[in-house]
Amino acid sequence: MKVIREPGKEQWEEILARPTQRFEQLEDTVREIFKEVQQQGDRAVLKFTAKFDGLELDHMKVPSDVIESRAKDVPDALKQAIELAKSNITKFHKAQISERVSVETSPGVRCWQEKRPIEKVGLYIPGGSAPLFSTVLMLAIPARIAGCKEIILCTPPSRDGEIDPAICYAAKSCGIDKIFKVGGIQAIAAMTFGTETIPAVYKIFGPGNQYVTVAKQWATRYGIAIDMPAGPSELMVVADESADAAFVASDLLSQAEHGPDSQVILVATSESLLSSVAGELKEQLSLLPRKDIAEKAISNSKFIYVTTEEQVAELINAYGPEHLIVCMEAEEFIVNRIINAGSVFLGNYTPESAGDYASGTNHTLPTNGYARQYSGVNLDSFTKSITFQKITADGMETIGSAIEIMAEAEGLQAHKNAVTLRLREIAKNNPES
Ligand code: HSO
Ligand code: ZN
Repeated sequence: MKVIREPGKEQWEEILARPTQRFEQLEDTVREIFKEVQQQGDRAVLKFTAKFDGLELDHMKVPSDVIESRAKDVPDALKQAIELAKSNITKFHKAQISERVSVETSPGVRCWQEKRPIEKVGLYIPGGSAPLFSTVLMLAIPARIAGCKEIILCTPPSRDGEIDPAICYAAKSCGIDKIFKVGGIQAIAAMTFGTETIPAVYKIFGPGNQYVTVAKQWATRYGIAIDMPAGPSELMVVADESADAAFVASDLLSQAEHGPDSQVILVATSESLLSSVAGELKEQLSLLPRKDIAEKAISNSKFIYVTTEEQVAELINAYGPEHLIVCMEAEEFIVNRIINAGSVFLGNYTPESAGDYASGTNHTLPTNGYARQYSGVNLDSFTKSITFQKITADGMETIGSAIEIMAEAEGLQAHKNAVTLRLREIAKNNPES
């Protein structure tokens, strides 16, 4: 890891820069696969599964009895843990249900806004070195609460052509029964166009590797919405003397073990904390089963020493971390100044792992600085807001002439007429007014 002491502001951009992701070379592959899936449906999807996953499948839909029997293989302790996580995630996302907003903007003019579910959503759950069944909970639970009618799940099969039992358990527990054994670009293309087996959806959610990331962005060309553009996972920890060095190191490593490209940054106002964290990091790293992965991420990590809390707050907002842990006496000062962050964890006893699994917040969050303009997945990610209005004759009389004048000024006579005809009719019915 690199230690940087009291960097001048002119250095910040360089210090906080994420490695640039170059996707152009993947676009040709994505374009080709999308084209074939659009034209040939299942046949193309199965062909790409054979090519990229080395599996000759004859069908993709996982039958419900298979989901059920695989789910049974999950040990009881894990089932109970999943149920606890599910209960907390459900509570937090149910609490996000909002009342309809209704206002009488002028007498006789009532406007209101109501949420409606996105009818068809696709959840992508990556396979790879660690199938993250926790992501099933993070996506399926809010989708169900929002009332999405069709929820499908695509995930790449493991080498034996099966789906991870815990993914089956989590999906089943959340009432998801449409699981398809398909991953990568072909899965995103299938959910974009629909195939004989896989239904097309309106919005695609979920993390993935660089191929999936480019494919999700490609899907937007066809009018499909996506949760957010993704990049490698990140954690910034800001800490002072009050932070526990062993805890801080464990948090940095928890993020680092996700992948060699994970981003890990420690900002500290204490030199002694920095050196204790460095020591702890070494010790804990050597014991990790995924130490090779974590070591690579840690070797790109940055330790930054600054002297003031103002600088800490500014560094947070300049970086816009996906995850932010604050272990500082001046917690409130920092919290009040946070503008750019995906999800924030406060105090020594709030590890990022809590939000990754079981506290209730969502772990699908904006990376790569997108915390500046994107929210993490939440209940509203699965809904749309529709506005309604109802205007009475009195209301039309109140705002009608303003509409006429504005329409006239924009040169839109038909717009004006739509009001004039009504005003005339109202005047005819109330000759005395
Ligand atoms: N930290 C990951 C989510 C995750 N961690 C799943 C463990 N399992 C991205 O927020
Ligand atoms: Zn994680």
